[in-house]
Amino acid sequence: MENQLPPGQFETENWPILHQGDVYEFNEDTWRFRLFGNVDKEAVLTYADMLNLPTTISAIDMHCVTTWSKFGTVFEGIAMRELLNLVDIKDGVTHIKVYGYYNGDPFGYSANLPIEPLMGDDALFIYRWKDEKHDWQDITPKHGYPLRFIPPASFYLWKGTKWATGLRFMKQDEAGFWEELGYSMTANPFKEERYR
Ligand SMILES: Nc1nc2c(c(=O)[nH]1)N[C@H]1C(S)=C(S)[C@@H](COP(=O)(O)O)O[C@H]1N2
Ligand SMILES: [Mo]
Repeated sequence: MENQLPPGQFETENWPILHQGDVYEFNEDTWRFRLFGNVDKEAVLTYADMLNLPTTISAIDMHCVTTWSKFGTVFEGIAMRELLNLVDIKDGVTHIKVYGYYNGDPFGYSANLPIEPLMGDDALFIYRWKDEKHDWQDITPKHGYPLRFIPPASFYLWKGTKWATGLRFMKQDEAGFWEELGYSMTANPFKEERYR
């Protein structure tokens, strides 16, 4: 799937910035990540807990619904599957919502996704990336520092919640921030699923 340009997209070398609302300012004392919903017992992680999890480095293509695509950016972060290991997920869970900050509300932004395609190295909660000069950099606050989800290339990038704060496990699909406003639930760029 890597280095394929979906229909209606163009390739860009730089990494544009797009979001709604204020940029979250990281405060490690108050920052928490919550795993909740259909689980036997909720889990709450501090940033130190998060950084103690096994890390993954991988190159991921990003496809934004505003038509830019950026190929093969190398990221470092925590794979979705590592977080799923921390809770006992109830039978019948099919979807998750990835929550993040919106104007100071830690659960104000969200994006819904099916769980099944998120088990690989291309579904990452990132904090670092390799820039154009191949130097490792922390991601900037505008790209979602201290923790930002990057979805597999088979989903448009709005599914990539910045300033991520939690994961909710769901027994049915449920629209998130952009999906409520008319964007696609499934959001596959290769099928040009932009709106619903
Ligand atoms: N918390 C939060 N995450 C968000 C958004 C947002 O408004 N709030 N916008 C999404 C959209 S629409 C896009 S296209 C990508 C853009 O990511 P980038 O600015 O790092 O390229 O972030 C996504 N993640
Ligand atoms: Mo977007």
